[in-house]
Amino acid sequence: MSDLLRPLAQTHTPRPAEAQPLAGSAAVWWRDGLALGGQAVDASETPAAFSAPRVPVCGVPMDGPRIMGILNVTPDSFSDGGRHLALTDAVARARDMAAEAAFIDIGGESTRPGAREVPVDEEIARTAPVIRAIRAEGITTPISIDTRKAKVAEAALEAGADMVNDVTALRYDPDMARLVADRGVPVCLMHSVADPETMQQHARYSDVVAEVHAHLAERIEAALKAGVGEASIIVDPGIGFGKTLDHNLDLLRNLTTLHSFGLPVLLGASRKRFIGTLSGAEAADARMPGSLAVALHGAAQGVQILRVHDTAETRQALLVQQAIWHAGAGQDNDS
Ligand code: HH2
Repeated sequence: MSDLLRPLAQTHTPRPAEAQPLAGSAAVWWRDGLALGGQAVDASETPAAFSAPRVPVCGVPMDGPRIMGILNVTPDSFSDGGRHLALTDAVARARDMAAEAAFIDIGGESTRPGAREVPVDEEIARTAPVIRAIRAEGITTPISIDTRKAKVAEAALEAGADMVNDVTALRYDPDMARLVADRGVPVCLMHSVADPETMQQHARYSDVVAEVHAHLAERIEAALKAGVGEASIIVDPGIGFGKTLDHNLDLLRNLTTLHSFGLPVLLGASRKRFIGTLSGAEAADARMPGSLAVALHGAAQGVQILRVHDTAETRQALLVQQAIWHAGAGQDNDS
């Protein structure tokens, strides 16, 4: 059994004097934790990384939950595939998101289970013009490029993107680590096993929380060795990537273990299949309510970046959640 530590996140007031911020959060704190093996631990005896403030990402402060809006410019993404293929539709969606989200994540290759690989030139042709057009519109929201290929990432950065989101954590393309290191841009390292075509056949773990944690630790080491700065790394448990319903729920229940790295945590669960399995919502775009539940849970566990399709709805849910946490915010006579 793993001895990983799981801080028990709290958000209510009053906050005891001995409480520590969780992952630098202004609103989420912890005092007690549990080792996954079962024994209780207290915050004063644990590594400072659990509590220390996180470094801003692309200038966005990491002291509370921030929204990353998903903009897939693919014909086949599981949820928004085909909706933003025309440049004007993609830019219009980006304009809306700029008012609701701190980041926009643009992807030109679906990573849904069973998805086929897209040739580099095609992926560049889908993504770079959209990024250029968003910048030409004067939209300054930080853009992340969701790709596992260095050439696609490079073209996106040239076009005006600011960070790289690699669902293979720099494992797919041997040139990706060097690109990220040379450009000094933030990179999200996500846990995944195998490739999208075959990943669901690899959904086997003896302890998914410990194995995802160990894999991310190894990928952080590899990134640092390749010259990526520690301040540039974000970690992500990869919900739905080669995981069953129980694996996803176990990871969500134990999200605070990921704060041990002292790095921002990104959570991408929006509209994913496990929400449909739990609720019976067959169509991906009918899974917004369940997606909000996961986003609010992530925020309460100190997750810094919530990658979502429904940016306006998530923003509203977070605003209400944060107002409840912060005593004194809000009007007494509102109905
Ligand atoms: N999930 C998807 C794609 N990219 N990146 C990170 N960091 N974390 C995630 O959980 C994640 C991701 C899959 O969702 P989506 O982009 O909506 O669909 P598709 O891959 O079919 O385009």
